Amino acid sequence: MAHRSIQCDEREFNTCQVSKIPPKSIGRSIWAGRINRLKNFTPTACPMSSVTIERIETRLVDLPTIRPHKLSVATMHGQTLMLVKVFCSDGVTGLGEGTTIAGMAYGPESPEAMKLAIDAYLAPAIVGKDATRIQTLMAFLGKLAKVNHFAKSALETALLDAHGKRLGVPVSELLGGRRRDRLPVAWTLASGDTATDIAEAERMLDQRRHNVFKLKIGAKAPETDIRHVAEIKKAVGDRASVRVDVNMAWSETQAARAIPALADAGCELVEQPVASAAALARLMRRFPVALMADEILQGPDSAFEIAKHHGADVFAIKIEQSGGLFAAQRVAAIADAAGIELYGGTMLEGAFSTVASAHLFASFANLQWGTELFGPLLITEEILTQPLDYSDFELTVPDGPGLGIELDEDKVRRFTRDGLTRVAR
Ligand code: MUC
Ligand code: MG
Repeated sequence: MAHRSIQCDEREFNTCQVSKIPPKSIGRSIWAGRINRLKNFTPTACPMSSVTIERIETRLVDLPTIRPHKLSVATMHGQTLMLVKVFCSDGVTGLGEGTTIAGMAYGPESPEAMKLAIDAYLAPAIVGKDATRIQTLMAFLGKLAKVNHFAKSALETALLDAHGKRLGVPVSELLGGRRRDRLPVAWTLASGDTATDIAEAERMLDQRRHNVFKLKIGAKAPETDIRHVAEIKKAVGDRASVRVDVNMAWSETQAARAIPALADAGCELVEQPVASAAALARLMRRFPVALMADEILQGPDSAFEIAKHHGADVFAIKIEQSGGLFAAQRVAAIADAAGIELYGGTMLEGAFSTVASAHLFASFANLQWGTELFGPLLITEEILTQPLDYSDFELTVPDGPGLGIELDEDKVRRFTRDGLTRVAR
C-alpha cells in the first residue's frame, strides 16, 4: 500500500486530502501546529482511504476433538472450521471462521454450505467494495442473502480483523471498547459417562482451568439424566457450579417434571430444555431456576420476540447464530433493555470465532453468567502461532491489532480439505 501518513486533513478525514495552504479563517501558526499534529498520524490512522476488498478465499479444515462430544442431537468426533480470508487493496488481510455442531444436526447451515454461500454469492458481491465500511457491507449482504447467519458472521469477523489491523486496534475497540480483559470460561462435560465426566471435572479444577460445568443431557431418559447431574454436583460440591443444556430434547411436560428435580440436585441454570419459545415462556412462569434461551435465539428479531414476553431469564449469545458481531451486539442490547441476563455462548468454535466472540463479550455492559468460550480446548491441534491464555478459570482477551491472533499455516495445511472433498489421512 502506498501509505499517506500526513495526508489526512482534520476537517476532511474522509477524503484524506490536505492542503499545505491554510484556509483564510486559520492563522499560519495554528495551521502549522495542525500540520505537525497530522504528521504524527501513523499510516494506518487514515481509516477512510479507499481501501477495497480485492479477493476472498475460503477453506475447510477438519480437526479431531480430544474425545467424543455427546449432545442430545449428535455425537461429535471432530470439528470442521470454515476459514475465510479477506485480502484488501492496502495489503491487509483478515481471517474469520464459521463452525456448526455435527454438520447439519444442530441447525440449517453446514460448513460446506457456508463455503459455497461465500464463494458463489457473498464474496463476488463485495469484491471491489470499501473494506472499511463493514456495517454498510453487512447491511448490503443482509439484503442480498436471506439468513445464512453463520457465513455472514465469518465474513464480518474477517473484515473486522482486517480493519482492526489497519487501524492498529483490537476488534473490541471497533465494537465500542472493552470493559474487561479476562472472561470466565465454563467447560462442557459431554463424554456420555458420569464417572468419566467427574474425573474430567476434577482435572479441570486441579488445573484451575474451569469451575463452571455445563452438562449435556437430553439423549437419555430424564430420570437417568437427573441422576447423572446429581452425582456430578455431589462430587464437585461447592468447588464448582453445574448447569445443563438439553438442546431442545424434552417436551414441555417432561421439562416440567425434570426442572424442579434438577434444581434440587443443585443445577443453577437450564439451557433450552424445549424447542418451542412459547413453551419456554410458560416454563419460565412455573419455576424459579434460571432458564436460558439458545437455539430459539436467531438474531435481533427473535431476541425482541422472546424479550417481549420475557420468555427467558438468560440469553446465550452466539455471534454466528446472531448473524455476526454487530447483530449479536443488538441482541445484547435487547436483553439489557428487557432485564434479561447474558451468557457468552459458543458453537464449539475454533480460535478465530472464539476470539471474535471474546472481543465482543469483553465489550458487553453485562455478562452475568460468564462464557463458554472453550472451543479451541476441545480440538487436539493448536492452530495458532501463539496459544490462547486459559488460566485461573478465565480466558485472556488478546490485545493485539484485529483479533490479535495468527494462524499457523503449516499446522492447518495437513487438515485442509481439497475444496469440499475431505482429505484421507
Ligand atoms: C450449545 O448448544 O450450546 C456449547 C457448548 C457445547 O458443548 O455445545 C455447544 C452448543
Ligand atoms: Mg446450547
